[in-house]
Amino acid sequence: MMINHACRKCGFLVLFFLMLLAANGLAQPKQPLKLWYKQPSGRVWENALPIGNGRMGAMIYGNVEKELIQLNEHTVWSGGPNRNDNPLALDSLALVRQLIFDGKQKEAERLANRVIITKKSHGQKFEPIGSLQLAFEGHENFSDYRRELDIERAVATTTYTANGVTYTRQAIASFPDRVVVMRLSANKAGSLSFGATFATPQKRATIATTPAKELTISGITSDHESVKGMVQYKGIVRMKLEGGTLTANDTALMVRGANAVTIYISAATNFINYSDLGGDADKRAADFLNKAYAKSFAAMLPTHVAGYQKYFNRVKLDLGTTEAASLPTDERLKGFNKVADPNFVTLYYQFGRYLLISSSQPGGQPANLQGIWNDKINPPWDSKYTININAQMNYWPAEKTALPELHEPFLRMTRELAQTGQQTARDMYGARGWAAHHNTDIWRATGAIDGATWGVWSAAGGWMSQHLWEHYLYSGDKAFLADIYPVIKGAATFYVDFLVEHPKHKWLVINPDSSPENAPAAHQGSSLDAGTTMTNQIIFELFSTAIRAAKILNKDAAFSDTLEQLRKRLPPMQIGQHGQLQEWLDDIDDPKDEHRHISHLYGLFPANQISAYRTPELHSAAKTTLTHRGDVSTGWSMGWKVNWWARMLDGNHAYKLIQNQLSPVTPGSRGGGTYNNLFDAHPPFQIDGNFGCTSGITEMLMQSAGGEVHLLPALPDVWQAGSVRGIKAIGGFELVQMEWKAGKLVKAVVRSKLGGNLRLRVPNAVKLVGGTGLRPATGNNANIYYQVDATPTPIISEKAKVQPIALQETVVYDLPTVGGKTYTFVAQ
Ligand code: FUC
Repeated sequence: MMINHACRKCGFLVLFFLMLLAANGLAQPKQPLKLWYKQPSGRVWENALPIGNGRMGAMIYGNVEKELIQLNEHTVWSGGPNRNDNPLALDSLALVRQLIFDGKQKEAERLANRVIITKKSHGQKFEPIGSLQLAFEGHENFSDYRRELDIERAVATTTYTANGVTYTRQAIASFPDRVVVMRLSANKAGSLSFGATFATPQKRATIATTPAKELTISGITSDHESVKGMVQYKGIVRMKLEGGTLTANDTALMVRGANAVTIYISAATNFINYSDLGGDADKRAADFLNKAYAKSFAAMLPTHVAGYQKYFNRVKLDLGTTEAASLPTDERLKGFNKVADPNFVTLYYQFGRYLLISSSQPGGQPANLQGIWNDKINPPWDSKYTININAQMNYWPAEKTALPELHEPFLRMTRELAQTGQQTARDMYGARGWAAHHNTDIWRATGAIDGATWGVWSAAGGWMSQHLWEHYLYSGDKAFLADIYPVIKGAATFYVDFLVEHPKHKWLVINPDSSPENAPAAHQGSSLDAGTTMTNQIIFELFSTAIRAAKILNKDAAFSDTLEQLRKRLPPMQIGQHGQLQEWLDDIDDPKDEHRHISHLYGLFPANQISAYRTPELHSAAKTTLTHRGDVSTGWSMGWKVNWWARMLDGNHAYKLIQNQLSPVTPGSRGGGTYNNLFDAHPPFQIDGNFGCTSGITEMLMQSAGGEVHLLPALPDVWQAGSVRGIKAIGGFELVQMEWKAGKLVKAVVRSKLGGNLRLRVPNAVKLVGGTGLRPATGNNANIYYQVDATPTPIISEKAKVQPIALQETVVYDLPTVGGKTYTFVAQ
């Protein structure tokens, strides 16, 4: 009796313990980070799985009978070197400005459409090369099908059984070898027979085979909007057979009876840089191919995986795992808003990092609106760079998720725009420095495009320059700062010349200006205005950055003084009648406006001018604005909102946005969300939302832009326990490890690369293991990377009711650190 009773009790205890573990998400075995499916992609591109090495991108459909490997190369763009400034702008500038100051925004818009918006190219297109098609006869009936993308190794695998034979296809876009390779094998000798050819939407492509039995595609990209296509591209496919025979006709290769086949695909163009097309596409493609072909797939695989994991393995995230994690990815996506699946957030988070590693590599082109994956000859928005939010968003995860090298293509594009944008500043606005409008492309065009609603916005230079500064803040690399300082200075110089005095307020404002893509009804539905909040924030931030950079480099004292004087005359932020942060100088925001752009919250994120601790009134106004705009929106808008709610220190609301973003959508349907392959849906596919959400999840776990390192600033109730390793804070701090339980910090290990004061804000009291020196924080943070300029006092409408937001208790410490040392904190 006694024994039975004891056993029952112990059974209950075990059950209780298991439930506890399950609640903490720790009961399930660790799930590999894989996207996987029980069915082929069919014809749906948004089902296919992306691989890439920053030079080549490929979408693997995993179709059994007709496999498709859709191919991109990062420099295959329509057109050639060109400019699109409108020289009429300068003569009409005074008139446009006068109309705006007179409140005749619509008239100004009509004029701007004639004199500011380009008469030339509205930007060129990122074009696909085409698809390699593999046709397998007799494979219409198959079983045991599975396709997957292993994002821990960057390998896409398809397996199935047909006619009693199990077939395996593995594909990689090799990082060191710069080629796409697929290895096909079967568990029975002599079973591989298929034909291979290219299909392409390119109009001037030649598909051919060579005497060496290679399949090639070559041509010249499209003419577009009066710009002649000048990019010559070449793609080469060469196969290595184990057994069997290879034959070729004019446009196809045929494999018969092979045991295994390795398909090597290389691609290259004549593109050297935005003004030089002097490369040799044929030679480059052949060189990459020949080097790779000398190696077996087995030899290439480990170096590929190592090249990938060098980046990927730097960050680990564990939010717990439940049973849902064992389902196929499309089923997990469907169920995400219904069942607890915290591991799905980890998968999506790491997929964002996977996509950045795969689409952005040093020396390559930056990730565009679709990263490096596009199958359309006329892609949405040309698959180019929208630089009033989207391209910047692509790079939000770069520094904080420990991928700083991958920021390089975007930083280089900024430097290049600082070259091409000088003529734009001079010819269009009579200003020094450099200017870029809301879009650019591989030719680094900086004119105003699309129409005044979108194109009349010249704050891209300021925003993009901040990325250069951010790279410095994270790395402390002073030589880099000295190198890029002229770019920051040039952007600031443009605004020095372009600011004008507002006749009523006497503030210095940009005119013409707009708050990206929004158009207030109170201004005749026109976007044009002077001194919009976002632009004021960007210039405030840029001037502050330029002043600080000049001081660090010990130069340009007079220029800094000018910037300081001008900065004082910028409009402060304003809290309007509804308690909202005003988007425009006039208090005209419509609380029912749900526009996807909430540009005036730039000051909250990515900038740090609005903060819970430093500017509580503005923080409250930002919340009102966020609430007015609502949650559900386009993909990237929801991605931005995750970051904003993290900065609101509201983890549950940030999580709600993750749920909104992880809503399943199918191609052609309306509403933002996520496709089966976890690509973000604007819709259509736009990669920014993937990157924005990855940044936002990091911001929920650690923030460092506000003058301190804040751990667990926005933890949602559903992530009560978890751990993260390897994310980065500015000033060279690495969060080597952090564990939390029941919403409280259990342990944090911080490595200091550069030394300096570590100001640490945590949700509960901690102690330093094996050391002294941890003290309650006092005064300003002395760390040079954590200096934050005071936000000018806002103007608050008499009608506004500004409710201070109740904040959770936190504890703030200072700890002097030494470069190279690691510090461990545990809960008290
Ligand atoms: C801007 C956004 C759109 C879209 C496009 C690429 O124009 O307003 O939503 O993201 O860029």
